[in-house]
Amino acid sequence: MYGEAIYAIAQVSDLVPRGSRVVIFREIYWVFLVLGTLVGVVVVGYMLYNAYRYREYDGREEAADRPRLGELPTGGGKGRKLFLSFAISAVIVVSLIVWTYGTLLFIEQPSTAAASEGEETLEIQVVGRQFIWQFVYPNGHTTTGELRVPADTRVTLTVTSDDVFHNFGIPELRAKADAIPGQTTETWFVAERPGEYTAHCYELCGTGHSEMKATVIVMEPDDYERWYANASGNATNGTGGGNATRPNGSNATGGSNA
Ligand SMILES: [Cu+2]
Repeated sequence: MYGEAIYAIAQVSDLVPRGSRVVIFREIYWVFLVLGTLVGVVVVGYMLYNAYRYREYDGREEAADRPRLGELPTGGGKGRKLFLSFAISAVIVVSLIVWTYGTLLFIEQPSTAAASEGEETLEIQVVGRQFIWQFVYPNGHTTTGELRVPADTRVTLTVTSDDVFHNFGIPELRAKADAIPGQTTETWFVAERPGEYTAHCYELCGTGHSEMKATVIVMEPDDYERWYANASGNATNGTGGGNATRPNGSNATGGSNA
């Protein structure tokens, strides 16, 4: 498809930034900031230069090439300057669109991106429910209000909801996904180093919305492996589906956080 073609070109050309979402979004931010500033400086600078050059002062002689109101500027002859500025703007805008699109496709296609990097991913299901977040690990282990992940590993989240619309987001890791009943939304992130973050709900979902948080604990991979190996204890009531009404005990993890 059209999008895939751009994605393929962007990949081959090696222009699309790789890495965690933090790295990618930072790169987009800087490219736009630097280019925007550059264009702004050129445009405003040229405007000020002309304002000064054609300023009103005593004893000024009328310059022959002074632009007049309602007249197309012809500096450089036959509107060449005008065409040049159109061409440069078009090249900048089209390049930005293609580059950003290629970059965002990498962000939006977690599985493609992972496969292209030949990476292993950790898949975790996230279930939103008024007003808690529940996490289901591949071995069925379930936690509430606490997500543990290894550092420097691609984590794929499959997000859904048991009741109303929610939205799961971890701002520091630039990950965010809708949690919609009956649907799943995929997102991914890579936490570069161990630390603690807070996940919030980003869709007004009721009176407890503002308190609908979860702690994201990024662990050293070895520590995580150890924790995970001991964490199959409460692989109780099935994986995911069907446990709609029962909030599953507020934190069934029961001190297994060695
Ligand atoms: Cu919510």
